[in-house]
Amino acid sequence: MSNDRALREESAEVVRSDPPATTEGAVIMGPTEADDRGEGLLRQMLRIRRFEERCVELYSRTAIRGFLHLGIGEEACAVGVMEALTPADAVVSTYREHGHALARGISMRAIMAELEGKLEGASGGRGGSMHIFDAATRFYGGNAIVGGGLPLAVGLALADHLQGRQRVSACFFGDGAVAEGEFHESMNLAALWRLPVLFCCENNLYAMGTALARSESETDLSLKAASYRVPAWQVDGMDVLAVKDAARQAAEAVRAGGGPHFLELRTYRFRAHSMYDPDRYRDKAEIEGWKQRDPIPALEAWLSAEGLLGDGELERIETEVAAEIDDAVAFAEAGTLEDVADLERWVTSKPAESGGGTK
Ligand SMILES: Cc1ncc(C[n+]2csc(CCOP(=O)(O)OP(=O)(O)O)c2C)c(N)n1
Ligand SMILES: [Mg+2]
Repeated sequence: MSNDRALREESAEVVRSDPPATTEGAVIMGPTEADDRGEGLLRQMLRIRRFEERCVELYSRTAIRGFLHLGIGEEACAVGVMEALTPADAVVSTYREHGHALARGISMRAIMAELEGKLEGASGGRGGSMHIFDAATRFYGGNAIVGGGLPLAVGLALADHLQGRQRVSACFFGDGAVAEGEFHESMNLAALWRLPVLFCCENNLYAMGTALARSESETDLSLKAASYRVPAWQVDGMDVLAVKDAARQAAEAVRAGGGPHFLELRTYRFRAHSMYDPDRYRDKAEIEGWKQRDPIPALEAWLSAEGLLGDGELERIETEVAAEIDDAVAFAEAGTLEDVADLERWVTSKPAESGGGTK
C-alpha cells in the first residue's frame, strides 16, 4: 500500500467532492443543488467582483496606494464559507481579504475608506488593504504575514473552548501557508486539543510566482491536514453552492465538538498576485481555462436555468451594487487623512495608570 493510501485510511477522513484534485482539463461546474438564497449568493459575489474592479481604477489614479491584492475569481470561497457562520463566530483572514470582509458584513464604506487610508476606515486608515479589522463582526484581520492568521485562529478557538462557548473560528489562508511552520504547529495543536477551528485553505495553485508543485513535495494539501488527524475535504472553490454545502457540514461538525476541520478550496485568481506583479509565470491558456469556470456566470446560468432569476433581476442587482460602490467611494474620498501630529499615537502603549501595565 502506498504511503498516501495508508495515510488516508488510517487517519482522518478525506472526503473528495467533484471535480477531483486535478486542474487539468478544467470543466464548467454548475451549482449542484437548489438554493433558496441563490440570488443572495450572486449579489454577494457581484459586490466583491465589482468592488475590486473599482479598486483597480482607484489604484491607477493613486487614490489607493501601497499593496493591493485582488481575489477576482475566488469570490465563491469567501461567500460560500461565510454562509456557514453565525455572527458569534470569528473570522481570520489574509492580505487578500476584501471579499472575506465584504461577505462577513463589514460596511463597504469602512472598507473603501480603509483602502484609501482614511480615518473613517475599518482600521482607522492605518492598515490599508491588507489589514482590515472589525471587532463588531469578529473579523480579526487581514494579515500581511503568510500563515500568520493560523495561530490567531487557534488562540481564538482555545478561548472559546476553555470558556465553553460553541463558536467556530474560521481561518482563511493560501496554499503558500502550508510551507510555514505556523501551519503545522497550528494544525497540530488544534487537533490535539480538539479546538473549534474551520481551516479554509484557498488553494489557487500559486504563492506569488511560485507554483505549488515547485515548492511542495506533496501537493495534495488535504493529506497534510489528514496527517494531523484533521478531517479534510476537497471542494470545488469555483462553485459557490459546493463551498457553502461543505462549509455548512464542516462548521456543524466543528460546532458539535468534532474538533477542527479542513476545507481545501480549489480556486484560482484571475489577476496577478498584486498590482506590482507582471504575472509572467502563468500560461495564458491556463488563465483562460479557469476563466471558463468563473463562479459568477456559472451561478447566473444555473439560476436562470432553474427559473430563480427573474427578467431584469441581474440588471437590478448590478445597478444596486454599482450604487453601493459609488456611495462607498464618495464616502472614502470625503474622508479624513489623519493628522501627522498623531503619527506616533497607537505605536506604543502607555503603562496602565492603575499599575497594571508592563513593568
Ligand atoms: C512569512 C512570510 N513570508 C513571505 C512573505 C511574502 N509573500 C507575500 S504573499 C506570498 C505568497 C503567499 O501565497 P498564498 O499563501 O498561496 O496566498 P495567495 O497570495 O495565493 O492568496 C509571499 C511568499 C510574507 N508576506 N510572509
Ligand atoms: Mg496561493
